[in-house]
Amino acid sequence: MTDTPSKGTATRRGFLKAGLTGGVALAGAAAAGRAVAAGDPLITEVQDWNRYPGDGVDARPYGTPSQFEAGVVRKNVAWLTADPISSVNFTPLHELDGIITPSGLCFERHHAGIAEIDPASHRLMINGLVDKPLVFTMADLKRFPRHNKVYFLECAANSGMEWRGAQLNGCQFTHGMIHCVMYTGVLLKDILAEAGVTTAGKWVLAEGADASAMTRSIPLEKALDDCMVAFAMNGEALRPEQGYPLRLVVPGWEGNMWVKWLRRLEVGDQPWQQREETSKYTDLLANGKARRFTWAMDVKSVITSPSPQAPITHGRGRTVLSGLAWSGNGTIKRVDVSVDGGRNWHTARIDGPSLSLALHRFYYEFDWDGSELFLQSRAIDEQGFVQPTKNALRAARGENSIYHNNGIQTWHVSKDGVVENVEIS
Ligand SMILES: Nc1nc2c(c(=O)[nH]1)N[C@H]1C(S)=C(S)[C@@H](COP(=O)(O)O)O[C@H]1N2
Ligand SMILES: [Mo]
Repeated sequence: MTDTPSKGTATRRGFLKAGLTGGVALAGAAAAGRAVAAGDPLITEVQDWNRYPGDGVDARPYGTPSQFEAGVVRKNVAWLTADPISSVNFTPLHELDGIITPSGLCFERHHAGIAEIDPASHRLMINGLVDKPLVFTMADLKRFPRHNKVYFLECAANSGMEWRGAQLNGCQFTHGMIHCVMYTGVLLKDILAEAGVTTAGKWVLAEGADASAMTRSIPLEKALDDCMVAFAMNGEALRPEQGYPLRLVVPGWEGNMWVKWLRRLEVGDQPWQQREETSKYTDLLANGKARRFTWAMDVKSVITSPSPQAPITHGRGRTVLSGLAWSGNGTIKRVDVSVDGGRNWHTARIDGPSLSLALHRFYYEFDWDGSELFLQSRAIDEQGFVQPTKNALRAARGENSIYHNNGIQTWHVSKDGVVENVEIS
């Protein structure tokens, strides 16, 4: 198991496509169950947990995972985290399944730490180009019609360290700036209607109540389409890390716009050109120009297992490959998987609900013959956008970018099942 990512200066490990060999026999009959091992004490002897009563219902008023899952936690990357107050940690994607991220494992990105706000003292103000400036308490907001929606949130900098070559060794670190939860809240258009946006109003500035006072300009069209002001995630109040008691939900768009600890919405007639939409969250191209206001997150996928932190430990035979796919354009139509570095592609099986702007879970079951593999996944969304190779991305955007890297990830599986982040050319 590789738990600590290393900082590589260039490509972590490069492979030539010409050097690849095939690796799997499909449609195998290899059994996953074990033959009965005579005398296994875990079968023949009564264990403690089978003999003595356990904790009663008064012992765990708020449940936490089993002590044996203590390693399933958010982690940061030391060299990226000079100051934890303005930093990031990562969702342990390699340990998760399904499409919902448990609240306590959602990656965190703060610019000035976690604001601790008493909901009784929290206010949301609407001002600017409106007929009637308003201030809402949390109780006021809960009197609007509520909506429940499952959405992914991806930081635009997710996979940003991989632009110049394979670097971080684990999908937690290469792809873990994403989470997907069910939000409960009210539609932004409903509360804006109460204030009455004037005809000159074209943009909304969202402002956070934390010490960074995060601000982003959002076009009114998006604000009136599907944006939400959410107070709950996964059925309970938002976690402080995720903006308790109130956060903006901007479905399919870069995480930076999802202002946490939301305290103010100003309606204006043009974008405000805030730091986070000028100096940050823009993509400097090779010709010196920058792409700006690149809001929607592009179609993307990653194999979460096997992956560097989730090597193959069961030897050859039946193997379950699993991963996640998502797109800021809607649902995922298809995911292709390759075990030979993109020479041959197989259609993966998408399982679980296929919700617009949510994570999709895919599987590909195969018999591993014990030879080395180059695992890749490629997602295609409902609008027909196809996830590009990293080289195609570099050809289009140069290598100055940090944000919006949706290139195809390659994992190298060695004969002993060890998995490593690589690039093939
Ligand atoms: N108020 C406030 N909102 C914020 C931020 C912040 O620092 N302060 N960080 C932004 C960034 S860059 C991202 S990627 C997401 C992260 O959301 P999360 O912490 O729930 O994962 O929140 C956004 N909203
Ligand atoms: Mo972000």
